[in-house]
Amino acid sequence: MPVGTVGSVKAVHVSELKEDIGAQIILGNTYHLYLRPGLDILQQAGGLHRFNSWNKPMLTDSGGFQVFSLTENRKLSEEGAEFQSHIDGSRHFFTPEKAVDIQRIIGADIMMAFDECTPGDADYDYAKKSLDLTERWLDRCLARFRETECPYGHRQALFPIVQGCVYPDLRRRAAENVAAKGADGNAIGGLAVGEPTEKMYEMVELVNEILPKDKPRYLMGVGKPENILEAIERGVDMFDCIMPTRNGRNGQIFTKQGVMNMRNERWKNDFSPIEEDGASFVDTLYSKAYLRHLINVNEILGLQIASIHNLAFYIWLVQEARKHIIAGDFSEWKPMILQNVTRRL
Ligand code: PRF
Repeated sequence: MPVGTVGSVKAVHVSELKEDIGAQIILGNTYHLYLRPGLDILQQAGGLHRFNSWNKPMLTDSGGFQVFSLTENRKLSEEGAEFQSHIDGSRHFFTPEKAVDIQRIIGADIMMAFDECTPGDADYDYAKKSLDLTERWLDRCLARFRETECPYGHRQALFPIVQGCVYPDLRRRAAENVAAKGADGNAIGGLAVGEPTEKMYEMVELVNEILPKDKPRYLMGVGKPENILEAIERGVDMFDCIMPTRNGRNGQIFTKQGVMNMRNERWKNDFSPIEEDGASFVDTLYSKAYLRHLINVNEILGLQIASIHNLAFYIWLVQEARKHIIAGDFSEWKPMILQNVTRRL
């Protein structure tokens, strides 16, 4: 899922997302959309789909993660999370019920449960208490979910989130609890938050042995191409990550041959296409030297090209993965493609 934090995938039109990139679903953030444009405007617009003209599936993250990672002044209690806006310092209070209410108003097709994303280096005691809280919050989210409906008349799903840090028994318990809810899909949170990468893979593998295989399994906020392929091999179906767009805006370009840093001198007079057999129209329309120049002088077009290119690459990568799963040769394909896409050019 391309990330569209405030209701737009930065620098990319919805027509490009759909037709050039082939995105099927995008992600928005409850925290950001609640602060700006605010619920009043979203309601008047008839929901985010009508506001931003994205007429395909949309998922919203619940706000918990952003509250914890973006705002300095935040206070956690049984009831919910109090925080100060990163924009004007105003005080707000999110509860599991409010997170559902807000996501109803945004109108996303998939809403996320309100959780505490346990830091990757939390000790066992903290991780356990944090998971206890996330589980109580999940039940409150589900209760609110059941007693409300989408104000715009379409169906909305609610995905629970497995936490439990890097502790196998906590992860197992969390996955069993989540699986028992029978939701339309399930997420794995609290990973890629500072724990060793091997631990992340271990936890994904363990959790996915428990989560139902016939429902989408979503690994939140991951990741690099190699992380995505390793997680797919362990059963993950959905991802979101800011890397293709944010890193792209900083000049990092992912290709089938490897990763390029466009700020590097090396591309200054390389007039070959961005990517000879790339996945989007920008790849052969523009040269490396031109993209380097645009990014160097901070031109808006540079951000657009980089974002379209990287998103198209990520979507291509997961489409290929799907093809090879269906063909039954994923495990032979993976090491080959990994060697290529992780190369530094
Ligand atoms: N919880 C929520 N959103 C998230 C995460 C989480 O744990 C992560 C962790 N990688 C990213 N986004 N609600």
